[in-house]
Amino acid sequence: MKHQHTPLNHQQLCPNLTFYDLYPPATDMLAEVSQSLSAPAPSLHPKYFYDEAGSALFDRITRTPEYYPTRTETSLLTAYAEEIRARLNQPQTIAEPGAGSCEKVRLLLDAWQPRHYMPLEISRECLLGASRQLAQDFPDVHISAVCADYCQAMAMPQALAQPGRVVFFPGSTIGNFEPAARGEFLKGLRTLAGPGGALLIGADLQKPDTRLNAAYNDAEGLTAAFNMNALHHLNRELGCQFDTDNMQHVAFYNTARQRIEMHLECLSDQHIHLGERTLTLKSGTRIHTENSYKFTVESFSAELVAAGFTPLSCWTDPQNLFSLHLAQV
Ligand code: AVJ
Repeated sequence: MKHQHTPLNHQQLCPNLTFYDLYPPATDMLAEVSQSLSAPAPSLHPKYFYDEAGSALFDRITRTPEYYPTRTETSLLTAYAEEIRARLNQPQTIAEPGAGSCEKVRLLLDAWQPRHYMPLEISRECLLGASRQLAQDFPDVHISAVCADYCQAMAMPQALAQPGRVVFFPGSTIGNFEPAARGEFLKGLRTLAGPGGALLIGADLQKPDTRLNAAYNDAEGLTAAFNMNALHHLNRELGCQFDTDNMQHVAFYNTARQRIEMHLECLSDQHIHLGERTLTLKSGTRIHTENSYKFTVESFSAELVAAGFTPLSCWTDPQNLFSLHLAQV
């Protein structure tokens, strides 16, 4: 039979799994990294943490005694899953942008038994693996896996246009967005939820510096290794030749800006290879690798309102470490 050249953009992989490929455009990593490292204030996008080693390190960070967000959010989801389900009148579709390994949603799939789950993930490999496993473990849930950049996801395939989705955005990933971009992103989530839909989102809370600083400087050094891994990633993918023995993890809470900042500081001059050219980063230079904004219940609710949501409820733990917000479109 003749080979077909028309792109196959959706595929039935198992009885309860459909895979939609929106072909997220490949980014020019060399161009992107060259530009951000050459800027007056050198930086790297936090996405560069997450190669295979980085994702494994993040997973270990979530189990350190210092890093409270993940376990606190999980305890909130466990405690309030039923209540949330009742508030939403038995939601039938969950959409999750940046679903990754689809681990957290299992709790909701167990508790809510919805008909549909729609993970959106840019990494095709990651999405395929996770959604296949999930389809086996939840035979009664139809999974529409969408390979897309979640900023692209608003142009959803027509076949997926069931309104009234519950968008699930856990982990305080929202804290990685700059205040200006955050509003636009929340509006995008509102579009994804659609008329009659809702948003269930985790937001880390402001608290005394000591607690925050400890969470990003764990005693085992896993956060330091996670931060440094961005450079190992660039060395491997682009041949940058960072001398990581002479780079140092720096993380601190910037109280005025209500954010954790992570940097990698050069302890010697670094001569970085970027394609054909070499860039020198002087000893003492800091590469800014991440911001993780912290909120109050009131400040985050106000942002939800500004993005066009109606807050329904917010749950926090007894120590006020983390918040889980439910809002309606
Ligand atoms: C995945 C963005 C929520 O900001 O706490 C953990 C990433 N960075 N330790 C966070 C992270 C350093 C994490 N988020």
